[in-house]
Amino acid sequence: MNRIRIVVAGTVMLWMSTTFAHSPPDSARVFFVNLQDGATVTSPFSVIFGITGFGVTTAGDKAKNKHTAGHHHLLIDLERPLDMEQPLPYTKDIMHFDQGETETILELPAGQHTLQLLLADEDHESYDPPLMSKKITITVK
Ligand SMILES: [Cu+2]
Repeated sequence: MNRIRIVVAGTVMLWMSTTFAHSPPDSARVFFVNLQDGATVTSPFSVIFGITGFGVTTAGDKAKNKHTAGHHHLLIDLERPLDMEQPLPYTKDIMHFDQGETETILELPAGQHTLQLLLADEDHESYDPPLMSKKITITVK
């Protein structure tokens, strides 16, 4: 009987660790606070990152809040699919906000651009499922 209890407890713990360890709650959202889809802006312009239901911390934070907080990434005109199994690379179209920043000033050439927010963990790995905003299209005058 005790053996069955241990097996059941172990199975539940394994399930919990794989299900919840790196998964923000379903209710968590990231979004642009000050930009709507279709907005027209003048460069340089500010972008404010919103989040509810999950926290923001610095990259590399291995403390106890690593499963309750991540850091923002801003995807700029990113068309290629991301490999969500790998840490997000540092490229000009994937900006990491390693200090836990929740806003930035962007300078982009005139024309249409897409922006999307993606939260990732202390190792720059996306959550499963990814915690990302809607991709918005803006026009820079
Ligand atoms: Cu990162």
